[in-house]
Amino acid sequence: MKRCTEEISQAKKTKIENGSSSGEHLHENGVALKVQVGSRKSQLALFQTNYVVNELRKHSNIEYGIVTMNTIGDNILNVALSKIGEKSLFTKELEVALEKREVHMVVHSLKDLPTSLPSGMVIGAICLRENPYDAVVFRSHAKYKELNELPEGSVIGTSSLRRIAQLKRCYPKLNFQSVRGNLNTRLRKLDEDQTYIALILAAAGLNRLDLSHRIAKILSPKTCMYAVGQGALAIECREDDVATLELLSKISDEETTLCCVAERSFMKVLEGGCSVPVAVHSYIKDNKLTLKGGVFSLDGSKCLIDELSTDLNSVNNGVIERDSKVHVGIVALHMAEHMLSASETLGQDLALMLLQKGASEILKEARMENSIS
Ligand code: DPM
Repeated sequence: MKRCTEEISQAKKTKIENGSSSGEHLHENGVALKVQVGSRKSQLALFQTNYVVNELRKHSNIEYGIVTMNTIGDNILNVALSKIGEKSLFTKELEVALEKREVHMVVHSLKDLPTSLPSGMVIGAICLRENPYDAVVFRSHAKYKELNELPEGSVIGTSSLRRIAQLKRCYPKLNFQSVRGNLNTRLRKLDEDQTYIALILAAAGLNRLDLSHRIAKILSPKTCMYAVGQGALAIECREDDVATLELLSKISDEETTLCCVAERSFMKVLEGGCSVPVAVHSYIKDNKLTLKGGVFSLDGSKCLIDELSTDLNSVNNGVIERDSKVHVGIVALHMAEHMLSASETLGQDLALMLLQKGASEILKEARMENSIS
């Protein structure tokens, strides 16, 4: 791992690596130690990490340092993500640094975090969700404003099986081709390569990098439901690091957390990942959490979509409170356990409903086709 920011002083480094008691970063002999935050090196990842650090600064006077590193996902650029077959593509190296106590926390896009985290790791906070939907971005100077204006055979760039499966249903005459690289690389390929007429990208990433002007259209969930956790930032830390968990609890967003617990629990039961087309849409209204979820065949010809709701107010809504305070990898120290349990149960129930209707056949077929195509 290569450090790109200021070196931690030797004394502090030893302290961190020795794994002295949790809470060590808050004060030592009256001197605040630095909290080290791990991040990928891409512009988007660094923006996200700086955002989280700024949010944390509003609640504490602790000093922060950012430690950047490359991940497998950053290094392998010529293969579609769904083909690489490694679950924690964008997270592994960062998690190793967490485990070695080189960093206290790591900032991720929640949708890049698998539903099962390495043992001893948890998500200590999920921040307020950005726009969770997908967006259409056309090649610069293209005359189009919507996908339905495109001529037959037009090429759309995306490596997401979820996006392709859903869009093929609505736009059977469009072609889809993989595009990789970080956001700016993709936009450059779009504008310069003459391969793609448009890309499908998460609105959240574009908004964060001040590229909202490139968004021609936001796709409604009727056309394209989003990926589990899309638009939300998650901060991972060690499960036994109570001081960091306390610190992180200050920047967690309750509604986003409940929605994402439900989405991730849905995904976990379906054993989804980026190698299968699974999509969701969730929202809270009048204390009722609704989760809509779908599974699709790769070509979109088969799909199962359903939705369920749960009353978050009711302590006694049939949901058994669990012993574990970890909900699909998420710890929310100051949130009501009955709400987190209700959200987790909602995701499981919706997944079981779809499995009863034949979701496993669709997913099995999609996994097989994806591995051989
Ligand atoms: C995952 C997917 C993609 C990313 C698959 C999916 C998109 C891959 C592609 C799991 N991670 O969405 O169905 O389009 O080729 C990723 C992006 C963000 C986080 C970029 C994007 C930014 C938005 C966010 C890549 N991970 O989706 O356009 O923080 O949610």
